[in-house]
Amino acid sequence: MTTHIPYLTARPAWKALESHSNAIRDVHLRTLFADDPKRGRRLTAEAAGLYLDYSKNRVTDETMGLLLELAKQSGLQDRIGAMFSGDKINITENRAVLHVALRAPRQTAIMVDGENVVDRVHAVLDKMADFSNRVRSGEWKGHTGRPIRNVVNIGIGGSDLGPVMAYEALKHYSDRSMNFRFVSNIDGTDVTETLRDLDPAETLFIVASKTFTTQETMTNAQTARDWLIKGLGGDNNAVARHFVAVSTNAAKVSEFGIDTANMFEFWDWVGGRYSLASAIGLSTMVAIGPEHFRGLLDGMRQMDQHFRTAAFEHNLPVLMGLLTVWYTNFFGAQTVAVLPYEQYLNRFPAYLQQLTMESNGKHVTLDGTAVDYQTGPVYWGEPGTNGQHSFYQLIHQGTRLIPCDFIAFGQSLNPVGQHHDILMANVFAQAEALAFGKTQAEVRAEGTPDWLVPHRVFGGNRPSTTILAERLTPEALGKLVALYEHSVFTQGVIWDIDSFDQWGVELGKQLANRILPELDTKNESGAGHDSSTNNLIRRYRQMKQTGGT
Ligand code: G6Q
Repeated sequence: MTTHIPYLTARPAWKALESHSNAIRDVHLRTLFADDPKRGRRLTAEAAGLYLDYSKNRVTDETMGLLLELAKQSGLQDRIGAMFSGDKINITENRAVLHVALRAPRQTAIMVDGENVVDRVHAVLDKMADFSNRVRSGEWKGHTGRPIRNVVNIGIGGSDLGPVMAYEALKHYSDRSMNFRFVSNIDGTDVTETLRDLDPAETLFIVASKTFTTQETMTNAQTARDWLIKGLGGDNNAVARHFVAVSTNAAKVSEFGIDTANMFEFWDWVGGRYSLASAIGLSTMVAIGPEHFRGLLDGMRQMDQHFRTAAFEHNLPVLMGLLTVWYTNFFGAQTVAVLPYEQYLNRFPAYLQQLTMESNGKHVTLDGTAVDYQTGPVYWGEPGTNGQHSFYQLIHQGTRLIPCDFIAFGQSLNPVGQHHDILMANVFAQAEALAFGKTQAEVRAEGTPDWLVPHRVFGGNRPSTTILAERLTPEALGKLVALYEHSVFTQGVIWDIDSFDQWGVELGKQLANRILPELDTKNESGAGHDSSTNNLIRRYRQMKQTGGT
């Protein structure tokens, strides 16, 4: 049963938001706070141990009411239900979208094509746990009988960014007697620098690739394999003890020479950028151990449950998704800055870039109509306080509106001296400065000469959301990841786009495959491109020859 949902700009709530946005555009956050002394406690929501303060956004109760109405008129509740029940909502690839099944409890049933996928999920999780324990305890031996001390994940995109981000985020919980490294880029420097000081006898490679055909990953895996065999005296049998695979493609895994007994399976209903909770998380599990990995899944599950069941007005991912729609479509905002005040989250913005931009960087609706409204904004960011000494200037005094997400924790995992209080003072101060700014009168009152006053004025009225959690545990990370996943989903439903395909990455891959043989100087130089591309290829061929390659 599908109810007809009008085109976005024809939905009554959209039209109401248009006129409302004109009315609110010039209202300052100073006024909103002055008019409602309880605003800072009222416009907040809390779930699963995450506290969301959205009071410093340019919204009133009316705005929130209309945005929530827009969510309803966009059929969000039905679409959430469709995702959780395994409907094939990734329509351009005819696939279910079931990352939520990866963290479903053992006893649950989620059916895809007549099969309960939760059973399979737990079978793989158990196999991963067994393997991780064997590697961590030293029971799993390398070819020469030595235990594994280095784990290298080879993957790219969704098969890399989640694992790197989670490893960095959860380093505090990891086995410090082992090294964890990640190779992704096709640039030979990546694999070379990663392997240069490692001993092959103690190194395990996890080749993480859903398709097991990705050019970068397969090339890097081949190079790693050559390095290993060479380092272990030329014995091909060494591969079995030093390579495992994470993939959906058993045939390609065994073609590469990896025993499928050492393959950890996942499924086509897990999108790359949503795959951290699947076997793609194997490197994370080896690093932090199965118990902590289950903590990560548990955190995700709590947020899944909240997203699925909480009323929209208290629903964290829904609120965050709607705020992004608000600024993107009614304030012309082009970006969202994600600013974690937690050093361990240093790769979180990079991870979110893929999650958000590959999901919602779309130009047509589900039925193929070109949109005439903006979709996914650019996400970017750096951990605090570093950004304060660089790009924050533009956020405070530049000409663009940049909504910010601040993420911070009540307790530090490394409580040294006054560091954590100073860190937290800064995150609170930034949100306050952005919202309230500093008026001309305030600048003058400080004795600033007239000519300097305009330079020192902060207009304020710059929106931000603050997310607070108690402590960066595996569970808390899981909640944060699922919070953003579902915020992205909410945005995609409003914009009526397929958040789960990524056709935009295909054209470049095809053209690279066409150009590759043309770079080989033994072949005729291709001349079938535009004059710029032809010329660049010609120059490169000349450079190669002068370099003697
Ligand atoms: C993510 C994308 C993409 C994918 C990589 C790696 O959603 O699908 O980033 O993860 O292209 O693909 P493989 O895992 O198949 O190597």
